[in-house]
Amino acid sequence: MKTTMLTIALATLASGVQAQEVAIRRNQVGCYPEQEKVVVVEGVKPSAKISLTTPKGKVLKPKVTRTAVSPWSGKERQVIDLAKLTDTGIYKLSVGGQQCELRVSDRPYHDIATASLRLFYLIRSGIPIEQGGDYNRPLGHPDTHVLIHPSAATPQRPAATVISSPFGWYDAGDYNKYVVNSSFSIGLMFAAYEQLTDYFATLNTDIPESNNQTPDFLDEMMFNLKWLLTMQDPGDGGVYHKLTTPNFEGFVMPKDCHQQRYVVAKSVTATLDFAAVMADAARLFQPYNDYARFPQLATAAAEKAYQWAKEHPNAFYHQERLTDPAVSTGTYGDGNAKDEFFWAASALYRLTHKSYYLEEARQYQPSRFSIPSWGGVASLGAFEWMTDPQMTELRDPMVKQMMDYCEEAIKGVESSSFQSPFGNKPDDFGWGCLSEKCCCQAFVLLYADKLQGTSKYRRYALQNADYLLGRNATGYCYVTGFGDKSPMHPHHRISAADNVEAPFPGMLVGGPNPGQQDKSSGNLTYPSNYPDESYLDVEESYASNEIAINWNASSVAFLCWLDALATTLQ
Ligand code: 9MR
Ligand code: 9MR
Repeated sequence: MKTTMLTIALATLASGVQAQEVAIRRNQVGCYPEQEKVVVVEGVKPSAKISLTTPKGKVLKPKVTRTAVSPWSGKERQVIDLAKLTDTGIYKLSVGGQQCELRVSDRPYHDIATASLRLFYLIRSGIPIEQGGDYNRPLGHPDTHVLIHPSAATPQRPAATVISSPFGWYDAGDYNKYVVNSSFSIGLMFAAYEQLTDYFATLNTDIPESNNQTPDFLDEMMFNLKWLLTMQDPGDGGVYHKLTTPNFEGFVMPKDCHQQRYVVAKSVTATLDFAAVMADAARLFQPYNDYARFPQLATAAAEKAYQWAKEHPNAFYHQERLTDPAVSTGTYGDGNAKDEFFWAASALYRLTHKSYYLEEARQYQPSRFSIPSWGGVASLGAFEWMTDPQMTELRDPMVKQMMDYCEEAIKGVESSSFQSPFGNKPDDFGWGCLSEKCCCQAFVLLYADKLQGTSKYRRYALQNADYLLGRNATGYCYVTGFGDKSPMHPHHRISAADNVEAPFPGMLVGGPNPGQQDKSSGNLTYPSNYPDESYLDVEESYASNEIAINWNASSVAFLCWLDALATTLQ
């Protein structure tokens, strides 16, 4: 046996192909019949024999289409385009002695899309989780006794004043609640909601509010909006940057967390993100009697927040200045608030039609499109102009900028390692890249198609889904609970402490990150330094294997959109 293996290895080396194990990389979740079907195989020659058995038992002999060379590792991989496989069911693929299944169905993304949204229910704070099945848990973090930190003190609310700030989602693997990231997450999902309103109207995520008259999607957003409202100082309208313990808690369940929680310094970025998302919410909740008082409250809160931001344009968050106690948790620091001003002014103009906000939006408009991220929200402002027929003043430049971005994004796919727009540039990889670079990019491509009435970019968006769900350098399907090989040890405190073996389903992990910022504190050994292989499925790896609401917001925006395509593709 050993000799045979050695002989094969030597023969492979002599042929110039690197000695790689044979591995088939493919979308492990499933594809639409109409979707392009590409698999990428490592460790075989271009002449490899390939056989594909269809659900009806027919045997096909596809061929290698091209050889792709990784820009980082130099690894050669064979790209096989299986062309359109229009029968639904399970196909069996065999290459180089390896077999795998390919699933083709009319609704391939329904379960993963639903799980991505339902994840927000599972990470609600301040209530017991009673509809979570195996993941039920008692109440933790009631947040009814939160202290004003000295950095947030005013004469009306001096340091150590007790306030109540319950509910909202936990941010990520940690238990704190951050206004910047919370507002961004809802804003991104709202942008998807506005394009897919009919789809979300009937999507059931089995939550306590499922029986009311409001779509579950909006009920879930409201759970976090209720908390956000408590983060505004009623005195001056400024918004606290975050609600946090001084230091990160251990890997224990919420009910076992006992550190005092504080609201800390108000910041201009948190205040503007809050203003923007409240303005959007005021509009979107208008039709629903379940929350009849909310639109008026949210409108007033948004306008007051915007004024505070105008009066404090340099109030950036400086964690290093915090004392009594010092604070070491996540920062969401950002020293440029132009994009936040743009999003907030655009959202407020759309809500109120006041010319003041139009002038503000003009002043802060971006000069190029950038995909949405927690620290770069100009695109959320741009979407306000693109979506509403009444919003004409800045629409043309915003559309043009986005279309330029899309044309740039799809360049190079035909020679890429995994036949996808994501994953070809070094800066495609980093902390949270699967969200910020992969899902968000695909979301923008789908958005552009919808806006233009085309289907040009859909193919490329679906390629990013293939990448995310397994056609990539590590072979992971990066959403927990889906695919044959998915993360089992995310950096997520509840999943680590709940005594259930499987992590919560539907969580998108941050993904490959050559920065490896957790290497020394976690005492970690990464399997590789190549950007696309720098990933570790271990609990300590917060730089590559954490989960977060903004990341799941992007998988909701993207995967729900893919699921919604089911009705248009038939
Ligand atoms: O658990 C924390 C995670 O949520 C953060 O993203 C990360 C970076 O701020 O920090 C994690 O906490 C670690 C800390 O930074 C260093 N010591 C180990 C902590 C837990 O793994
Ligand atoms: O998503 C954030 C990423 O862009 C930053 O590079 C990183 C380090 O500052 O922090 C990430 O956000 C973390 C936050 O600070 C605390 N909760 C966990 C978040 C995800 O790791």
